[in-house]
Amino acid sequence: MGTDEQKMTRAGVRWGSVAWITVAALALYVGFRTMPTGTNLHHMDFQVSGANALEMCDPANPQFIPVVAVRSPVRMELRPQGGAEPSAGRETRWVLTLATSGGKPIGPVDLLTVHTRKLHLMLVDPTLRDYQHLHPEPGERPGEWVFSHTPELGGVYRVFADFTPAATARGLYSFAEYTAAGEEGGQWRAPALGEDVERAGHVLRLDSEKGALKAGAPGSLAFSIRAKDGAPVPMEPVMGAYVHTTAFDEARSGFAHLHPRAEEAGASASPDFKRPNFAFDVMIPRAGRYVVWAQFSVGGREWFQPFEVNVEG
Ligand SMILES: [Cu+2]
Repeated sequence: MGTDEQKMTRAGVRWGSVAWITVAALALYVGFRTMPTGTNLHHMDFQVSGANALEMCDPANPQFIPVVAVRSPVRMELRPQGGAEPSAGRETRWVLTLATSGGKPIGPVDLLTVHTRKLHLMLVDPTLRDYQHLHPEPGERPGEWVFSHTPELGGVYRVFADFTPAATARGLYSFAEYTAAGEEGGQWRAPALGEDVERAGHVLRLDSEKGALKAGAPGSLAFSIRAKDGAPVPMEPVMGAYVHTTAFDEARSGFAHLHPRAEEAGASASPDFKRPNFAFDVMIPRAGRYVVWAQFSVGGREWFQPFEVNVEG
């Protein structure tokens, strides 16, 4: 072998090593980038231009969130699986896609776990009579989430999403709609404030602690439950709280999600199981009729109970 050839071979080996190191480094880089260690989305991905941007909710001062009126920095779309035609009383499997306005998919790593879940859906029919709270699971493709929903009634269901991007650590909302075939809910009234609601051996009640609720003024609601035979009520937390309440206005322009005062402050204290009572701070900016749905768990079963709340002008 001549010296020139040897030189060339050595150079070839050197260049080969460099190439291998580069490839290995690249592979490591790509590997780390695609590992589920963190979000690739940034604060900027969730910015909305214009005056109509969503004001983030202040947890110390719970308010109604006008999800429909404001522009969300997130695009949310619904697609029935297998081209199913949703109808009342029938389960439909849905693929929900979440993406930034720039088209970047929003998956599990991009969201923080809040109230034990990454993505909360609140689905409600036009009459506010069928309310369901669901938690989609990550789907096949990035940004896809799947869930099943059985609408009890017909009509245009509004699907509100509640989630918190890791990039901003602030609650964000979006909504979509779909039509379920079948008869609509029609006129109805939920039990009023201060009215005893008997259900499965229990008495449920929602009271206003400081008289009638007034638009734009801080108020407080109290939810109580007791067993008719006086036995302790075996409540368990649901999504990290003993009671969740969600208030909808008649136009379904948005919702207010409230949690009991003590739990909001971070206390995980159990209620008095003999007569559980939970106080909620509430501030609703506009007068009108609202339906407040209480969600809680008794003896391993989840209960949903609506109440009628009128906010005075
Ligand atoms: Cu939830």
